[in-house]
Amino acid sequence: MRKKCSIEGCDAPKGLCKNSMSSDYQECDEWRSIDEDKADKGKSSSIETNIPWTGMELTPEDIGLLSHRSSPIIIGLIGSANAGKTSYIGMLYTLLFNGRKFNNWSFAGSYTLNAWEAQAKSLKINSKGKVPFPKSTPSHPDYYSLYHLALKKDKRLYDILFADSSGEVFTKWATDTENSEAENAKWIYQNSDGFIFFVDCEALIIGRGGARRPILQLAGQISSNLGTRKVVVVWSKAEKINEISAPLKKSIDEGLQRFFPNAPHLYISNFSASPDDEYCYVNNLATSETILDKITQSQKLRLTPIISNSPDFFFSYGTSNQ
Ligand SMILES: Nc1nc2c(ncn2[C@@H]2O[C@H](COP(=O)(O)OP(=O)(O)OP(=O)(O)O)[C@@H](O)[C@H]2O)c(=O)[nH]1
Ligand SMILES: [Mg+2]
Repeated sequence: MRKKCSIEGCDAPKGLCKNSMSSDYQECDEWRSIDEDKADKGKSSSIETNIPWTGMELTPEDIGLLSHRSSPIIIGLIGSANAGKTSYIGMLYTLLFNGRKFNNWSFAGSYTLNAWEAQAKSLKINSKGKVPFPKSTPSHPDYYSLYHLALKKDKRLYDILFADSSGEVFTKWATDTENSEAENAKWIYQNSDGFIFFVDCEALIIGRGGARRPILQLAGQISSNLGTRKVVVVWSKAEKINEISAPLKKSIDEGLQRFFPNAPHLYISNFSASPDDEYCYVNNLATSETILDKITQSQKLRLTPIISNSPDFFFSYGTSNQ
């Protein structure tokens, strides 16, 4: 499912096939050869190592890898195109890899180390002296990027999946949740246990009032069938937050307050002004920790005693829908 054509300048599967200049990329010989190559690699690695994963992003079909030990917690990263979702993945891993820690959660492994590593690498200064940043996440409706972390808290092991996706797809989904070009957004919305909702400070500075509507439309759609699921709002690129016009900031705050009344707001950035920059070094970790705490606390609360007439104690406990 996750692959990209190897011809330079070809956008398949996200866009047109460069050979045929059409969307029929599956008919292209180059594309077929990637498929065959992938199948061959899969065969030889399974014979040699017997490991059923590659270290790259997982897709929904791979979730069986994890569900043998627990049902994973899925966190949906939601935001418009360019909001900084994939960079967040890169920064989270960079911080953990460099020895920064969550307060109450400890790292216990990952099935997708190569994928985390690739995004973290895109935040490092390259040989041209620039930070390349991640490529825009493909907007193909079949494209899934689930980043796995196994984390321990209070001696319990949790499998966590961060579901990244293209902001372009989520924007389509926000205007029509049944849009067939937004199947992955629909899946993420239906299956996530909680959401990190990105508000792009830079988009508000550049787009001014015009950037307000897409943010609130997306927030409105996320809130529509949220149920008891949790949301944390992050203001990304927050090193620029003071450049947002005050009335615009206030009106976004009020709009988000209406849709997500109990959501904490955090300010994050991938640029550090100092070695202890709070937006970068503290709040990026705090974002994940806050949503994880909220999800796991509410899961605990769900196991509540229900009044039953049954004399059998076993039937006195159940999972309520509260
Ligand atoms: N000023 C500033 N710019 C940032 C920061 N983080 C990321 N960017 C810029 O934002 C761009 C988009 O970041 P991505 O992480 O790719 O955004 P995304 O939400 O994954 O975008 P899509 O995949 O298209 O949905 C990057 O290419 C950077 O130029 C930040 O902390 N501050
Ligand atoms: Mg992205």
